[in-house]
Amino acid sequence: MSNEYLKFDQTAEALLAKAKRDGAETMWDRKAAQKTQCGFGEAGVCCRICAMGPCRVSPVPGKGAERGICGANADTIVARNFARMVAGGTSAHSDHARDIVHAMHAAKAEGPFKIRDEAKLRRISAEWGIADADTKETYALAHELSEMALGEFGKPFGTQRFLKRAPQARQDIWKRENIEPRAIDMEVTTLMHSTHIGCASDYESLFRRGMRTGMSDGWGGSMIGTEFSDIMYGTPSAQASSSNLGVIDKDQVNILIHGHDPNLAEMIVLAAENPEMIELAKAKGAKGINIVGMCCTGNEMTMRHGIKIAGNFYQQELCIITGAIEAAVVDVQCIFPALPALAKKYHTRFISTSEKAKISGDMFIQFSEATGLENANEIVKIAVENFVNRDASKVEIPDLKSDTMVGYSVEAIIDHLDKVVNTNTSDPMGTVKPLTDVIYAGVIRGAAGVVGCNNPKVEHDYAHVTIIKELIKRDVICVVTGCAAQAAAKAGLLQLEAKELCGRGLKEVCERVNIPPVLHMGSCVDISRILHLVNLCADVKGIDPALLPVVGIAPEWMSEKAVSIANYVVGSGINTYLGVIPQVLGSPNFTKLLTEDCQEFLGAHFVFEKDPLVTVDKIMVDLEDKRTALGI
Ligand code: NFS
Ligand code: SF4
Repeated sequence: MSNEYLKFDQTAEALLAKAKRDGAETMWDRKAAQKTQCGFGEAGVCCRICAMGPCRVSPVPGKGAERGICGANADTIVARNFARMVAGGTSAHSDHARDIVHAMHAAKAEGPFKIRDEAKLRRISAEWGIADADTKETYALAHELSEMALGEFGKPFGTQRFLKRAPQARQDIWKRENIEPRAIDMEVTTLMHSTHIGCASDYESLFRRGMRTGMSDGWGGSMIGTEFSDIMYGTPSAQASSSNLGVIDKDQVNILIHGHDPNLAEMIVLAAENPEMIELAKAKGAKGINIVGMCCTGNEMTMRHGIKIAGNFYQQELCIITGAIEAAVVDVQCIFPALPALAKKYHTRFISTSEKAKISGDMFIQFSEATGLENANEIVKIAVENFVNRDASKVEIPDLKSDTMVGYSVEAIIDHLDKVVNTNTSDPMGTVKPLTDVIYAGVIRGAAGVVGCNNPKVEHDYAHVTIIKELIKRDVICVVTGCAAQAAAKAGLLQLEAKELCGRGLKEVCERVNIPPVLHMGSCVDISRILHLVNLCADVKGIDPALLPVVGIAPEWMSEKAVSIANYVVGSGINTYLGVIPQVLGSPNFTKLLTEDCQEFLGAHFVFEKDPLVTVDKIMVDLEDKRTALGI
């Protein structure tokens, strides 16, 4: 098999050949069936917002229709489509967060949903201005805080509470540009309204409204999702794990957890630890129960429990093709609707669990806060009992896995810094000053957040890994989340030994602080951790984060969530590099707004660059320019 997109992924070739032998269809068969993708769609100039359409206007001026039936031109159509991607992404992240808050609202001391990081509960309650946050009874406080958080989704007045975490200079820009996000649901709804037929046609106005919606994701939904998950399930700390399809164990019952929301996965892990369940597995001839994670559920669970990472987005099919998965259990987001049919080619049970992502074709078990552990017990039991149906002749597990360190929450990073530098801070959170100091001193040239998905338009994992390797070589520390983090883990970049791939300065920092040069900060909602970290660094110097030598990169993105993220990262003053070109090129005006003009009013812009090595060159110029401007 020669697929130019798969040269880099060592698990793909054998498993895709196996899929062919097994008569199983994969995304590559479906991609081929799509033939050449539509040029109008690719340029963003196809509109089907109303039933007078679909209308498509020409991306080339003077060639073909310049306006849709209602008169919308390429600028309007592109801007509307882009804005709707932001709305989709923001709603996904934020609705996930809402489920976490609901679970916290239902938390009680006897569990299974309970408060595991009480200190963080009290710290965030104080941050949000709850009186007596340090003395109130734990669950009364959790209840009060979760009701406040639910208000962040629908409150009629006011802006997102976490915005206050940013330095004043950045908050002033948000106020001046009118992009301080109000209630999250309000931002999504009003953006959908603005993009309705016959509403906004001004592309810059559409961009700004999209930006404010994206901001309600980063500083609202995602940040709430991260912080409240930590309160309930524990704030991650550094620990060892391993990653790639080789973590699937042929001697155990393998349960794949895939999706995003830790509520379900936490209960599955609890249920699989139950001695009765382990006994049952042994009675069925297995050595035990092995939980492996995929996509952001995998990230959530590895960050807090060291659960092994089976792989990233593109490997979801390969995982099932190994023939060794007893149950693929999913919640929401990034789950191929193709999975149930694929599972049927093997003995794998496919179980979807959320009415928001009911995937037809096999089993559906509705998960809820009220019945969480019972649901999980039922699911684990189905998996265990399915072990006897496994066909040994169909099992082929790649012998590939990498050791990896995970769990670098902001708190964990501060903890590592504290061990080497005595900062004597009175801040209950601690301080990131030593990190800012090494950046200012030039020992580290800057920092990069490498995030996002896989996309079959580019070679799987290649851009993630290439960019990270080249950056650490140039003394740029990397923080990673999402499927990018899993690409880095598989390539061995999240180990302490990866310091050998670094420039001298970064290597020395890794040695002294005892960290890898690439830090796994979690799932995609945990990009809010990155935001928090950057803003804490800026705060140390009392400057706008836009002045820091810091960049965001999504080398292989594909989802609407990624568009929302790119918006709030730019809105937060961080230049954002996209390795897959968004569907906007049909409007040169809108493209220029993203890649140049927004710099003027936001202090940051988007960069579109497909070539990973050119991306790195551009990033280095960007970081050094920032250093020069700061006089460091
Ligand atoms: Ni992020 Fe997570 Fe992966 Fe992309 Fe999907 S899993 S929320 S969207 S594909 S990084
Ligand atoms: Fe066509 Fe305008 Fe309707 Fe879009 S909103 S489909 S451009 S008529």
